Amino acid sequence: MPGYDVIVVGLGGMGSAAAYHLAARGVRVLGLEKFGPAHDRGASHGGSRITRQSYFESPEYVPLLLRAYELFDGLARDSGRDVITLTGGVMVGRPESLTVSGSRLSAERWGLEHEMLDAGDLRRRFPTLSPEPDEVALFEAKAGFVRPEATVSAHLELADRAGADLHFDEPMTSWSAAPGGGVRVETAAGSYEAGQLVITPGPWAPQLLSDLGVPFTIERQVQYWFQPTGGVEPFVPERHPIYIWEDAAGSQIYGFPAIDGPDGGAKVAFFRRGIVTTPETIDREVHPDEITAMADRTRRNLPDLPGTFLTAKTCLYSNTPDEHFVIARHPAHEAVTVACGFSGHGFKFVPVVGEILADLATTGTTQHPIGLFDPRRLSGVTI
Ligand code: PYC
Repeated sequence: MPGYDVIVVGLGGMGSAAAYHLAARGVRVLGLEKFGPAHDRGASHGGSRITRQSYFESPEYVPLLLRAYELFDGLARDSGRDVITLTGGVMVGRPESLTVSGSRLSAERWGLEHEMLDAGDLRRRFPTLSPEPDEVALFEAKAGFVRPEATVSAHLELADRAGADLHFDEPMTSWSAAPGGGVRVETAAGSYEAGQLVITPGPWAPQLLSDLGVPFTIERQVQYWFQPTGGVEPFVPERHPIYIWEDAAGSQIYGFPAIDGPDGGAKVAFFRRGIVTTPETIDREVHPDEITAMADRTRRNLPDLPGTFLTAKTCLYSNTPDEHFVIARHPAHEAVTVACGFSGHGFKFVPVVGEILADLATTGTTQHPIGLFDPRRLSGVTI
């Protein structure tokens, strides 16, 4: 039985990055994944995820984003893969909406380059977009998209190259504290010991991390691709930005340029409007009434986008009650580090979360600001 320094359970976005950062530091790593590499059963698939820096969720995320951008550039260089593309992005809504006011707060607090556009400016700059007269936008040139499958594959390849043992189709069946310290992890194929365990469970958090006491909600989300009326030309990345658009009722949609060629259409989705589910019981079929609802809402803001429906894919959000992440040493287990509850906005942080997990597993601490992500805020424990 080989001895490892760290076992990483779950090799999706966060776990693959952790395995890479650990292995790159010379740590003996075992990675265990329930499915195959870069699979589509969790939250790291669908071809694109938004990245942006003027973060409406809280200015506290900005330093992590700045580091994530650096690490994405390094990952692209080291792997030779296309993992990040900056297209520019607009956060649209009424001035007082969270999407606009929160983005502006982060931009101003951190001195991030941005422009405020009124409805007329927005229409002139991006003719694909059709705002209401009282809507405004924060434009950020450094927004764009990252590629989830390519990012996971790149981290796995680099982790493998750095010496990590990566086992696929091998779910953890249990773990326990090992007699001499550290942890013992059981799978159907074997029993492994290590000094530290990192658990990055994605939507399996309620099963694997029930002892955290965090009330996770697993939500079915749908990503839709439409072929625009008149073709993709007005929607190519040079002409059409990524966007998050909040309407007067507070409902957000988000979308991307046409990044998959002339027949690939452009992707759009509701941000949080999901059905509560589990990874085992999720309905993977997308129903006609859902497609109609997405097309109708998209047409209000991007009249030419929902020309023809092409396809749709489901994925899973793991939401915390306050929609902030959970990243910490496990409060009850010295030898365990956890990262979960990414609440539908985590993928852009993947490389920096990998770095943080490597810090926590090897030293128990990190220089990165992660106070916001302490699980005890959600489990009734006074911090
Ligand atoms: O990750 O920034 C994000 C995002 C916005 C809407 C959905 N995901």
